[in-house]
Amino acid sequence: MKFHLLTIFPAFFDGPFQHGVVARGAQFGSLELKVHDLRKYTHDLHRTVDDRPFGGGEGMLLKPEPLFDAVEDIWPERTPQRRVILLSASGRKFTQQVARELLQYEELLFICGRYEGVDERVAEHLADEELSIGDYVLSGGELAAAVIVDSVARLLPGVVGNADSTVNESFEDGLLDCPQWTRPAEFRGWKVPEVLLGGNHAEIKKWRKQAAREKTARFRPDLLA
Ligand code: 9D3
Repeated sequence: MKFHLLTIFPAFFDGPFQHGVVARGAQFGSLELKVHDLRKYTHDLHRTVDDRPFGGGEGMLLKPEPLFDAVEDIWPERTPQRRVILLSASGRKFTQQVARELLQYEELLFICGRYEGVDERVAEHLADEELSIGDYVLSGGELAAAVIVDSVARLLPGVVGNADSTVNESFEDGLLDCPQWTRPAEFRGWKVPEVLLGGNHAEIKKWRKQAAREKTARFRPDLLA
């Protein structure tokens, strides 16, 4: 899968994509990453990407022309295998289910907003959809894009070491992960549950399911409802 990121801060992605599953996926050819500098698609001396909102109001908006020019240069043809996603605080909420949905595309292009927003014509006529990563205010779309790339990348075949390690994850069976422990069996007086130290795998399986239910009821009752 190929991921394009369109941003006014291309260096932002140096960190997140040089580590972990995304870096490994790129190294082994399961995914490709291309970061595009929006300012490259400006035509004025000051490389202007933003302007004031019509009707007044706080702050600045990303102008439509550089965004349309960039997307049309990156993809001269739009096909059903290509999806343009505008990261926006008012988009549809990104979830694990949406991550799975995005796997169907060959290429994704993320438009990272900055300032107070983006000219609405970008949402209406350039992007295929708007996604938000949650109900909190970020200062731009870059972090959100990195979150989405990470979660989609680790679902690609060959990216996470074990081919089966993503089939039964938290959220997908509607429960949080069960609590887990490693050695030592007693640390500062806190003991690991006895059942996990024995080898009764049927008992362990039952115990884990119950522990996952209790943890979900306590921290995420919305997942059970
Ligand atoms: C809520 C107040 N507004 C700002 C005065 C709207 C607003 C504009 C731009 C709020 C956030 C942003 C920048 N955020 C994003 O571009 C963004 C985002 C987010 O803030 N939260 C969750 N997901 C995302 S995806 C992109």
